[in-house]
Amino acid sequence: MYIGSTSAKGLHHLVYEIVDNAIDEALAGFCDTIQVFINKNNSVTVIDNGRGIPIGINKKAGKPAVEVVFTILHAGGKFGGGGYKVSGGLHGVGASVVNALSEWLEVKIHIDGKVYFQRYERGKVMHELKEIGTTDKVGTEVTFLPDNSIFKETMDFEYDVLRQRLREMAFLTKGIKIELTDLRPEEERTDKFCYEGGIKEYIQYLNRHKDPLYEEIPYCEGTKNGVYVEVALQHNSTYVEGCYSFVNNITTPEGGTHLVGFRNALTKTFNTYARDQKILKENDLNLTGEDIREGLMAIISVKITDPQFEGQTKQKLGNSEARGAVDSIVSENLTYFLEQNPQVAKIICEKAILAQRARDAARKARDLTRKSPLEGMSLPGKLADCSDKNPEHCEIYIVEGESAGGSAKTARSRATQAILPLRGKILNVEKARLDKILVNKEIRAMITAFGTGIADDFDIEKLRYHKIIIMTDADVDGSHISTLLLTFLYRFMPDLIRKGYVYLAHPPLYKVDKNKKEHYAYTDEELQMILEEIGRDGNIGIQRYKGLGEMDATQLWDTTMDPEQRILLKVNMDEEESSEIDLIFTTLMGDKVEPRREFIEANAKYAKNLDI
Ligand code: TSJ
Repeated sequence: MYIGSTSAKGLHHLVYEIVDNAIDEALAGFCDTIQVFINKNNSVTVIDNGRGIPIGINKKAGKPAVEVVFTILHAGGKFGGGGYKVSGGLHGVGASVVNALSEWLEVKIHIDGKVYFQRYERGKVMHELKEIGTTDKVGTEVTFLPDNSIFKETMDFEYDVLRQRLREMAFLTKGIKIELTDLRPEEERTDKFCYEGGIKEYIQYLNRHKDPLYEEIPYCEGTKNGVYVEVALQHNSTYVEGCYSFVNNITTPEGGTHLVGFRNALTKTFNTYARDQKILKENDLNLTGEDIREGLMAIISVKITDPQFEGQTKQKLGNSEARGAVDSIVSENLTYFLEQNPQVAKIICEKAILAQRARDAARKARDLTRKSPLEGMSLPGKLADCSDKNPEHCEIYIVEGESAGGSAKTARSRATQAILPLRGKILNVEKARLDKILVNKEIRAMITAFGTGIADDFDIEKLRYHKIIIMTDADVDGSHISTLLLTFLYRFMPDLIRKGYVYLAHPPLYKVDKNKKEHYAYTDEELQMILEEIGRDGNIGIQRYKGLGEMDATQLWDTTMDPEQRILLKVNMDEEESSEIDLIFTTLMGDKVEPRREFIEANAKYAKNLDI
């Protein structure tokens, strides 16, 4: 309950909780380095060079402040005063929770030349705070081993997961040094993050595999109504908006008042500028926010003492003072920036005007798909629809190629399974605007079959199937088509993925025949297991499937479509990592070859089949 979950995500959150406390010390101005170690026994150590958690007796509790921090819920940062306590948004309940969820936790405080030490087990104090030596350092050191009776799913910290988040924390707290070291492998691994430019460097990092439209990065910071605001932005040549907002270093995927303030300021400032400069003529319509945000990468980071989170998942900022603070700080600084950098201002306005025209064209194209099939518009001719009309029962298979589509139509269970064959490769939506996308035949067929409409018209209530299953060959081309389809869904119908309606079919790689019995293997390991089981001797036939077309209808049904036997992979997305997902799609689908090769090499186990 306190940490969000007891899965891998919750496990990693323990580390962020502890690091958050050290970041607070840095924000208060007393610490500049944080080290994180993953130890051999899977415990984690976090060390900072701050003032040290106070060891004096807390009057109310009658024990050392440090003991209060680790044993009383919500005590973090509320003592001592003077500290600028900003962490503790969604999960920021602090050190006592980590302590309670740890088999043991040890804290060492270096202060006034002495080292103080205390150990806890499952949250309970083992002994009084004691002096154990002398030191010439200052700071706090915390080591904990998560409780394996709570984190039953996994106790293994993933280096890459911690690295990703710690890098983000470093971007969001400019100037701080964060080091991560993995002491588990033979050869230890380490990464150091320090960004003097803060979120300005974050923007460069996020745009590093894209083509920025200009060099300068509009950046501003300031404090208003008790809200500290920091914003950086830069446009790239894509058509995708990437605005990432944070409150107290915690990502807010659902946005909130800070994002609203930013968008207002952006739209207002650019329209005012474009009018003043006569880039927009008298009879021209205003640019919309969407036009200006086409291809925009932006970070909106606010720090606020008492953040209120709203919405179903409590990830949306509610504080109304944040709206005004961001709006006025961004308006003022951006107006100045545009005056100082007229070439940049011109580039952005021109891009926005192109977006405005494309939007108009897209609206016209969309009118052609607008009527929902339920209202009588005809379904695509290639679609073999199912007879059941209850979306909850219905599935649609999007199948690569006419021939596999044919087998699937024969094999399917007519009542609940619809088949939509697609011909060849579909349009790469990373490289096109909505108006081009909407005239693409394959894409239109999908939109009409789904029934949902697209973009502004998208309405999930109208979805005709609660399972959208992508079925492609288990080869290079097949993977490419899956990626193109997923990119399209991710960019234009993300709610389908969010709601868990999108799946990948998982056809077998091998068929093994022995004594007239057929066995199917979905992985190489499984093939070996089957061969172990049935014996490698005798008359064995092994067929490696190169495509769905090599299976007849019965085989396709048995292995890939029968709800009782098939394997479906559900597609999901972690909203907290959306900047990373964006990067994956750009890297895989964009124009630059070099980063793509690196990415594929780095992720070979997932991407070995990708041909792009
Ligand atoms: F989470 C935690 F408690 F375990 C923890 C706290 C973990 C780590 C790695 C560092 C810290 C931490 C806390 N580092 N620095 C501080 N600072 C204070 O707690 C502190 C020190 C002095 C004063 C003061 O007003 O004099 C106030 C505070 C909050």
